[in-house]
Amino acid sequence: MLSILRKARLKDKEMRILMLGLDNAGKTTIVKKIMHEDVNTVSPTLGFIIKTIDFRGYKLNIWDVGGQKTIRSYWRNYFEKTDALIWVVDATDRIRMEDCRAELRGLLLEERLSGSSLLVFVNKTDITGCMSVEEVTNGLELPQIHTHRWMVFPCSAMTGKNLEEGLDWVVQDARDRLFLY
Ligand code: G3D
Ligand code: MG
Repeated sequence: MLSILRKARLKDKEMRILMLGLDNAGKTTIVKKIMHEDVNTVSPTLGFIIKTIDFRGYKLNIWDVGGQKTIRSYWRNYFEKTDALIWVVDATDRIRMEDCRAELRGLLLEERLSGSSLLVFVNKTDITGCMSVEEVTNGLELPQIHTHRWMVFPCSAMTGKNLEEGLDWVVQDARDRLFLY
């Protein structure tokens, strides 16, 4: 049933994208940059923000959900009919890498997220000394994920590096899936 709904929406050229990750990873800043808004005025997200952007002929409904530990248990309220999950990682936050891995692993077990593509944004790569894509790939144990199609991109919400490339992958992957089933 879910997959039928997904297909119907994809044919309408509409996609639902969930933007998740630990707090302070840069989710809200990424959304602002994509929307060409001022990235110097972000404040922590309490609850969620939905932004709709037109991208490559698709209407992307991006759900930016707060990531503080106390509200992570509410994430599950947003899973319905999700086409893609964008998992944002703060490349400077080595200390919380294990926390980050465990939260992602837990999400991927959610039945309602099965069938969604997973894009990992390794954010804040404009900061020198940050983790490399390889470090984050290993830290999150991405190669062990076989339940979701995944891709990882280094990016920067500040400079905008690779944000469009990442969205391109999400849209293309969802489109491929439409023709697969
Ligand atoms: P969140 O929505 O995931 O919780 P925010 O994260 O978008 O609120 O960003 C948290 C902090 O990280 C913000 O700084 C923001 O400016 C910074 N940040 C986000 N993305 C980048 C990036 O790509 N590069 C750099 N250098 N900083 C980034 P403050 O100081 O407001 O807490
Ligand atoms: Mg936020």
